[in-house]
Amino acid sequence: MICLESNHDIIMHIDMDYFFAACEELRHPELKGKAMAVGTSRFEDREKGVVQTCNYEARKFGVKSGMPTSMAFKLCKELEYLQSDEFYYEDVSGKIMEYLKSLGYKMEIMSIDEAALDLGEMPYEVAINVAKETKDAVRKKFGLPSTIGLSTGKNFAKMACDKAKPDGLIMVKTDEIKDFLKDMAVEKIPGVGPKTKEKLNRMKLSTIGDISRSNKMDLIAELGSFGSQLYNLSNGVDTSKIIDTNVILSISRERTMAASTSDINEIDPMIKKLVAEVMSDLGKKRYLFKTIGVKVRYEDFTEKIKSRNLHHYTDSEEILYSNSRNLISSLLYGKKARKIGVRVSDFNDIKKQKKLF
Ligand code: TTP
Ligand code: MG
Ligand code: MG
Repeated sequence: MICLESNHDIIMHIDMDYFFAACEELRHPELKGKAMAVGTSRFEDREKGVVQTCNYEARKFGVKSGMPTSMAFKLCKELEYLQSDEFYYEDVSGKIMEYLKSLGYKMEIMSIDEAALDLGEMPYEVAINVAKETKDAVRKKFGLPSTIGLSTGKNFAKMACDKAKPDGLIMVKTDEIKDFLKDMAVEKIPGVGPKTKEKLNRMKLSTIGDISRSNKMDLIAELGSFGSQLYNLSNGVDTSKIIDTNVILSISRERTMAASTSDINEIDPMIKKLVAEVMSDLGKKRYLFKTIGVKVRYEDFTEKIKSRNLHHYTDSEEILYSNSRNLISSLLYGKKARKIGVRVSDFNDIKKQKKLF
C-alpha cells in the first residue's frame, strides 16, 4: 500500500488583485475609484468583445471576467473601459516575479499574476510574517494590491488565497484544512471546471466534504487519476510539489514610430532598434528563446499580434530580426502601422542549454 504523505512545507500563494485593471489604474490614476473593465476589443468596438477583468468597483455591479462587454455595460452604465495591453501587463508581471524570486525560495509561476513559493518548514507565525512583508513590499515597490494564501500544499494555499480576496492574507494550518474545505463547493478545487463539476454533481457530490466521504474507486472510475487526487485533496492530503520556474516569461519592447507607414522598409530601422534592445536585455539575463512575437498597432488604433515558435532555442539576433520583420510584414496588409512591438518568450537558461545555433 502506498502511503500518501502530505507536504509539511508551507506554501505561500500570491495572486495579484484585479491584475490587468490594477495595472491600468497605475498609469490612469484618474480611473481609481471608478468602475472599470479591461476587455479584448478596442474602445470603438467595446460592445463586441469580452471582459478580461475589472476592478472591484465594477464587480459590485456583477461585472466579471469572461462576460461579454455588452452585458457589462448593461449591468453598469458608467463603466469605464480600456482595451487590453498584454505587453504592458507582462512587463509588470515580469518585474513582480523577478522580485518574488529574489526572496530566495523555490518558486513556481502559476500564471501572469500568481506564483507559489515553497517557504519550507517553518513556524506558522514566521510564515505569516514573511507573507505580510511580501505583500507590503509588492504594494510599495509596484503600487499594486495582492492577496496571499498560506497552507501546507500548493492547492490549499491557492484555495486560501481565493478565499482571502481581495487584499487579504490568510493561513490555513494543517489541522484546519479539512474544516476549511468541508462546506466549499467542489468547483473551488483548482482544476475542477464546469465539466468535472457536472460529473461530480451527477454523483451527488456538491461540496468538498461530500467528496471526502465518497468512494475513492467510484471517483477513479469516473475521473481517472484526477478522481484519486480529488479524493486525497478532499481529505486534506496535498502531495503536489513546487516546480521551480524560470522567472522571466518574456522580454518585449514596443514603440510608436515618428510617422505611420505601410512600407516595411521604412519600419525596418525601428525593428532593428527594438530587436537590439530585446537582445541587450536577453544578453544580461543569459537566456535562450524559442518563441518570437510581434505586435502592430495601426493608425486606427486596432492591434494585431502574431507569434512563431522556432524549432530550437536560440539567442541569435539575426534570427530574431528576420522573423520579426517577416511577421510584421505579414501583418501590414497595406495598412499603416503606427506602433510596433517585438517580444521573445519561452526561455531556457543559457548555462544549462547547449547552444544549437
Ligand atoms: P485572475 O487572477 O484570475 O483575476 P484578477 O487578477 O483580474 O482578479 P482577482 O485575482 O483579484 O480575482 O486573472 C489574472 C489576469 O488574467 C486578469 O487580470 C486578466 C486575465 N484574465 C483574462 O484575460 N481572462 C479571464 O477569463 C481571466 C479569469 C483572467
Ligand atoms: Mg489575480
Ligand atoms: Mg490569477
